[in-house]
Amino acid sequence: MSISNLEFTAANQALGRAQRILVVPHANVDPDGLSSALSCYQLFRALGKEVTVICPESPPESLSFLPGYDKFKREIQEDQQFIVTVNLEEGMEVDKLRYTVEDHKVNIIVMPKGGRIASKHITLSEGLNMYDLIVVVDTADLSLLGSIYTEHMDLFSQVPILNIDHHISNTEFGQVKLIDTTAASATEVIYHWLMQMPSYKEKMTPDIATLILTGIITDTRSFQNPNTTPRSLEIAAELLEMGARQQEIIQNVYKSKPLSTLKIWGRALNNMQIDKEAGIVWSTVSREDLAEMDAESKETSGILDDLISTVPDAKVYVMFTELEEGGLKASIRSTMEVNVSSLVAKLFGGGGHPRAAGFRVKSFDNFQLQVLECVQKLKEGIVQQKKDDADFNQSSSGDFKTSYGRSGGIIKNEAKVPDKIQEVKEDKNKIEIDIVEKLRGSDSDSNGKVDVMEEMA
Ligand SMILES: [Mn+2]
Repeated sequence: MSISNLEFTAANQALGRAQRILVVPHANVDPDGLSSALSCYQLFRALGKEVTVICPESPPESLSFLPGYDKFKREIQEDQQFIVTVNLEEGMEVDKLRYTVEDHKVNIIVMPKGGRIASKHITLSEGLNMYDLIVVVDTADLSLLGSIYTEHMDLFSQVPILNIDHHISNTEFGQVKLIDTTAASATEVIYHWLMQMPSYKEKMTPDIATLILTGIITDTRSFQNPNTTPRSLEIAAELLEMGARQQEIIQNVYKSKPLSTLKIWGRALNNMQIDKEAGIVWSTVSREDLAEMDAESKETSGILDDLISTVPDAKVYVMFTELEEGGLKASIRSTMEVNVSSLVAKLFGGGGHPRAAGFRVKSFDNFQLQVLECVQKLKEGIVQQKKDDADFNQSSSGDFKTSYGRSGGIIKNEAKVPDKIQEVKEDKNKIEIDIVEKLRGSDSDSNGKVDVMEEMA
């Protein structure tokens, strides 16, 4: 299904009205998601918008050639503004204004001159949303945004969403949609959008062309997949004419594994071990391995997903890497049978997702012995988890099970103390400041608006 003129017009209007835009690709992001997000970023910036572009996990370094790669933010900054308004009566002035912070309470103290303030003069309101449009790219359903969505559901329900996608499974979420299920990539949809509007088209640059072509090349696996259409080949040709750097894409996407990486991958394959009974497959790369192969510890990422977890008949896959700075990191994957997120949280204070998690061990005498100890703990932990689940299924209702299933998320939330509150608690306990005094003589802007916190800092 392709996109109608009406749908393009609606998207153009939404973009025209928007000034502060949030762009988000799906979690477990792929090159098409990243390229779509960055091409939107580049286009919207060129049109004079404020744009925040999110990549929920650290994007693969092999894609750092993508123009604008350094613009990615990991988290949505939802700085809320809560406004307490004191409506002054005729002739009333503010003599003194100060605030105190104590025991989790902010007291705003207003001393009026010429009159009295009563509770009826106070109104409360929430300030503007940080964003007035959310553009979701390459994502079939909002749930696929992962924690970015689940941790900001209010934002996603309050702010209009433009859904740009090419998945046949798209659930058509959002107020405005540009969904073309015949497009080879989400960037191809963006290309059509860009071309139908002269004021967008003139913003096309070799950088944007490179981003759009990256999405097409990677989602078609270099035009090998059956989703490659005559149209996507034509678009690729047009993009090359617009200055898309095809060789740069190929070099970075397909020919980017240094010899040292391949050698360390070979070493990891050779070190693989299996405990058939427990269903655990693991491998190790020690500091000596790294030194011998002239490799760095970060080069072991990818071994787990591309090599180790292809072993059949196991439940848990672990890659242990000894780190240059000391200690070890373990990455862990699992089948549906085991929740590795709660497992490593309990055993090692690690975290992650139910099927993909990680943990670190800071210090030990002997790497190989430490690995064996970790494997032993994991074996026992898996048995215990199975037992707990069985007990649990017997003794509880379905509802409670759901919240247990989300235990990874809950643990994470508890550990996360909002930064702002922590800051106030640590540094500003029992502060008393007379704001009017402090600001007297300082420049306030023409509206009389002053950011008190900023002035104090
Ligand atoms: Mn895609």
